[in-house]
Amino acid sequence: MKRVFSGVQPTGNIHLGNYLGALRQFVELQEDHECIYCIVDMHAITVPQEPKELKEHILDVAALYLAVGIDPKKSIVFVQSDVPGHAELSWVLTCSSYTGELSRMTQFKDKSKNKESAPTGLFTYPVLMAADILLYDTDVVPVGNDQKQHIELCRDLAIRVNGKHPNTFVVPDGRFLKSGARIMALDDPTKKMSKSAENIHSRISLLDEPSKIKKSIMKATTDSEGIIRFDVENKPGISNLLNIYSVLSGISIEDLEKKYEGKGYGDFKKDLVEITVDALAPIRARYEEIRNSQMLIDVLKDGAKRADEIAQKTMERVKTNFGLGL
Ligand code: AQP
Repeated sequence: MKRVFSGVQPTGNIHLGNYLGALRQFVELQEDHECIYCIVDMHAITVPQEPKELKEHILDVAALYLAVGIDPKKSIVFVQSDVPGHAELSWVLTCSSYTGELSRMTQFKDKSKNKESAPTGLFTYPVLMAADILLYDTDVVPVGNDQKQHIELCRDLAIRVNGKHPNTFVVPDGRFLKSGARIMALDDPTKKMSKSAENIHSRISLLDEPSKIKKSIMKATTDSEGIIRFDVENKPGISNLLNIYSVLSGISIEDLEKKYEGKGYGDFKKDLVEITVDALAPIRARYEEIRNSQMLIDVLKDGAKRADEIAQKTMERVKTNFGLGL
């Protein structure tokens, strides 16, 4: 069985972009892969976090993992900082990476824009992400399109290290979906939907109340043409909404264009509200059952133990190949 690894940052509640781009794949893959899903809290502290809030968000994301359908009997679910191998391997990989390649990462450029100086962790974030993946001899990494560049860097690092120290790492492949792989912000469809964006109406979180979902969708930026047509370049707003509608309903974009021929954005948005509310209601209900349960803590503790066993084996191999330790 091929091994799958992926993670989500506990930087806020999971939104539709995270769900449609990444988590949907997590659930699907666990049927015929050995899956390891992590809550990457060490990535979250690359920007300032309130400790109490971070703790809560870790449990929120863990509960949402289970609520969307990740089954702890099939998949390992754990918190990144509970397995020391992530930090250890990250340092080893930092020593094999170059400042030039890290400066080209668009996420770093975006997050450090207009700042005279940025946290070093933000700069080395992709190296930690490579460590997360390589620590588990991962074959497949299901992620959204925004992570393509980081996956490429991870592959480059694995190939580079293997060139010098043969058979150290498995070289992983990214897995990107055709539709839903990049959900854009509702208030600015040229930017990706993001947990940490200031405007709460830029995103739909999986735990949003129906009234909030309605408000965010009805306010979503479109254009003045008033025709429901998929054209990302000239009509990014309505194209993004069509994409969300299509993925949630299973109706193709062409069929949606036909269905809404002659109708206005208002009608289209009203239907999208209904579809989104219906899709998220069962997830919210399951989340409420799980969030404060002892079962959730037990799953994370057991997951960390199982993940650590795999991680320790990889670290032994890495240390031997690099000549580290006694
Ligand atoms: N807008 C998106 N469309 C499709 N997929 C997305 N992902 C994120 N945004 C979109 C995918 O979700 C997974 C988890 O992302 P993450 O939490 O690790 O980090 P991120 O990509 O930085 O997500 P956010 O929501 O934008 O968080 P903040 O605001 O904290 O930086 C990844 O697989 C990602 O591709």
